[in-house]
Parts: sequence; structure tokens; C-alpha cells
Amino acid sequence: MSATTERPRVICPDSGPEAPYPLHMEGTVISGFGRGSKELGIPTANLPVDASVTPWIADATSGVYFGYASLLLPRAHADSLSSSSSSSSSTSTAEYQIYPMVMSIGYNPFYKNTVRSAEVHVLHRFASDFYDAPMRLLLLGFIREEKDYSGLEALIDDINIDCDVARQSLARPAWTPREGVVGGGTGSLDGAWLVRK
Ligand code: ADP
Ligand code: RBF
Ligand code: MG
Repeated sequence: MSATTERPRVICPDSGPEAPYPLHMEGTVISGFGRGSKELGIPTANLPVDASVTPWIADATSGVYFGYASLLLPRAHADSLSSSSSSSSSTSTAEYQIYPMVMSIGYNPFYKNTVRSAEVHVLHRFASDFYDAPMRLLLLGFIREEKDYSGLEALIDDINIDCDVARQSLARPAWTPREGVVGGGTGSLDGAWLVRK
């Protein structure tokens, strides 16, 4: 129908991420604009944009990035693999779990925001919210610049293609961490920073 459907689904070299990637970012999941992105089927976990914590973000091109997110979920969260019910030891500490992600950094021209936001759509279906959870991000590549759209449907279509691009591009061995990806296989990417204590 539109040109967007012709977008390539695998981007960046098979050999793995290239400079300046990987880029790191971390923070606590905060409330966003409350625009009901959840109702659109695309919830986004917002992180504070603070150049004193994340120096590279000040000069980062606004747009859509892909990579991995790790989350330290409370042990009571249904998606926590270190929940007391699934853990053999009651003294074990919670661990970061890795998920593929796609994210937007920018002003969301469709909504004409005046402040820059960083929002992450985690490619996993969660049983419940995880506001206040510590989150780490490993950005591995840039997908596209942010755009304005004539209608919400066109924005949603493009975001769904972004998800497809991220999923397929991250599925290659040099783009998959050695361990720790929830529901994922193993590859040769160094994901140690995402899960370190
Ligand atoms: P807000 O405007 O507060 O960011 P959203 O509608 O974007 O609200 O929903 C974001 C919240 O949804 C996240 O903070 C998180 O707690 C929850 N959530 C559930 N599933 C996901 C997911 N797959 N990716 C991102 N956030 C999710
Ligand atoms: N907003 C835009 O205005 N233009 C975009 O091109 C755009 N691309 C996005 C891509 C992804 C992968 C995600 C997760 C969000 C994107 N957004 C974009 C932000 C979107 O408008 C925002 O998530 C909702 O408004 C909810 O805050
Ligand atoms: Mg959000």
C-alpha cells in the first residue's frame, strides 16, 4: 500500500554492531505522556533524558533505535524469572533479564512535544506493568529518523515495521547475547553490562 511496506526487515551488517554502537543508557522507568500508547498496543517504558547521566544523548540524532533492554523486575512480578516461586533458593537475589527492544528518542513530531523523550517498546508481552523498575539499554543501531504522519494509523504501521526490523536484525548470531535473553537463543554478542550486578 505505502512505501513503508517496502522497508528492508534486516539492517546493519551481519558481522555485528559498528561504531559508535553499542551505546549505553540506564534509568528507572517513569510515567510518560499517558497518551494511551498501551491502547494502541504499543506501550513504551519512558526513561529520564538526562545528559549528565547519559552524555551521548545530547548529540544523538532524534529517531528510532534498536537493541536490548534489561529489566530488574520485582520478584513478585509475574514475568520475573527470579520470583520466589520459580527460584530454588529463597535467598537468591533478583537478576536482570534481557529482552529485544525498539525505542524512540526525540520530540514525537506527530504529537509536537516540546521536550525530548526516550521511550522503549520491549518486544515481550508482559503480564503487568513495571513502573519504577531499573532498566538498562544497549543500543546497537539506528533504524530511521522520526517523522510526522497524516494519521495515527500510519504512525502505528511504521512502529510495527520498526518492531519487525528490530526482531529480525537482532536474531542474527553476532547480534544475539551469549546468554540471558528471555525466550531467546544464544549468540556471540557481549551482553555482560546488561546483567551485571
Ligand atoms: P506512559 O505514558 O506512562 O509511558 P504507556 O501507555 O506508554 O504509558 O505504558 C507504558 C508502561 O507499560 C511501561 O512503563 C510499563 O510499565 C508497561 N509495559 C507493559 N508492557 C510493556 C512493553 N512491552 N514495553 C514497554 N512497556 C510496557
Ligand atoms: N512518534 C512520532 O511522532 N514519529 C515517529 O516517527 C515515531 N516513531 C516511533 C517509533 C517507535 C519504535 C516508538 C516506540 C515510538 C515512536 N514514536 C514516534 C512515539 C510515539 O508517538 C509515542 O510512543 C506515543 O505518542 C506514546 O507516547
Ligand atoms: Mg510511554
